Amino acid sequence: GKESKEKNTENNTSDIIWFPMSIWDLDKCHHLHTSYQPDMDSRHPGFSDKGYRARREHIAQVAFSYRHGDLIPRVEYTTDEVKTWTLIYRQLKKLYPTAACKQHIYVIESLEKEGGFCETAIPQLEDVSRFMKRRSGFQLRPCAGLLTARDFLASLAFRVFQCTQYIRHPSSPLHSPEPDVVHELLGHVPLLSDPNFAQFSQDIGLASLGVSDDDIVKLSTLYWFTVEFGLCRENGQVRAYGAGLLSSFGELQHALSSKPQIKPFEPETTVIQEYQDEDYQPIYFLAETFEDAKEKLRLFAKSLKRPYELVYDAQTQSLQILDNV
Ligand code: NLE
Ligand code: FE2
Repeated sequence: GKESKEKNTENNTSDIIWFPMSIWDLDKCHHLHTSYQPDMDSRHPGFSDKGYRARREHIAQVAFSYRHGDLIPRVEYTTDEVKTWTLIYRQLKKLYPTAACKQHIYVIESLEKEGGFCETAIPQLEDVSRFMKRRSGFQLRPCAGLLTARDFLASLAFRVFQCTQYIRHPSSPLHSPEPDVVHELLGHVPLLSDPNFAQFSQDIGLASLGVSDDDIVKLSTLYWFTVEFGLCRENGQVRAYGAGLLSSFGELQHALSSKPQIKPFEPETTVIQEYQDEDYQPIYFLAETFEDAKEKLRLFAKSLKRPYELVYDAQTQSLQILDNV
């Protein structure tokens, strides 16, 4: 971050915005959001459950002591945790054939063949991460909960997905307000294993590095309505590609019913749409194709102000700064 520091000062920005220059710097990008922590937020379904909170603490430690390059430690899930997984897996699998986009369906099949996915065990992040590396070059690193948007988006720039390892509270299996291992594995992993979608995700990450707080809000809104809750058209039908939909039996049905409002995906209007993260969304955005969404995003990212250009070098998994001035 040294070079970027100097450049930011020259450019008169009052605050110097640090960002990771290499995949190894992601060890510094683990700042947690306070909302939906089971011990801090009374809206959390596990708030008054001591056992659940202790379990979360325990699994959070894995994430806190993780360093880039380590193998992701395996978690031994309890019988009750596996029960929750099985219940959700079964239900969702019934919906996917008519609700999920074709890329998702295709990758879930491979994950069942060669990635250890099945209804009777919660897959281990290390195994899943290996699968993804082969497919799209994305990899997982464990995180302890909902991260700040800046840290979370920055990791995508290096094709790293920060991934929770705990499972949701058993009292609300069909919808969780925060990410959990079900959301990550059934929602995000399949699409991040698709090369086209992986590029789309990395582009959002690259666009976020070093930009203002206002632009971070815009990009996380964009992320929200695409990667998390996006719908796309497929042979004249509407299908889900957003991870928040593909991991929630309740919301997936809601999104494809006639209840919500559906708007066309256009970055300029999507980024200023307000949203909440407690309950089902009242509005979704429909993309024509990933290709189309990717192009639109690329143009939008160009419009965000930065006094330099960043180039990602896949060989070293690091960035180069080009002067633009
Ligand atoms: N609502 C999603 C689910 O139940 O899996 C999680 C959303 C995380 C942003
Ligand atoms: Fe997510």
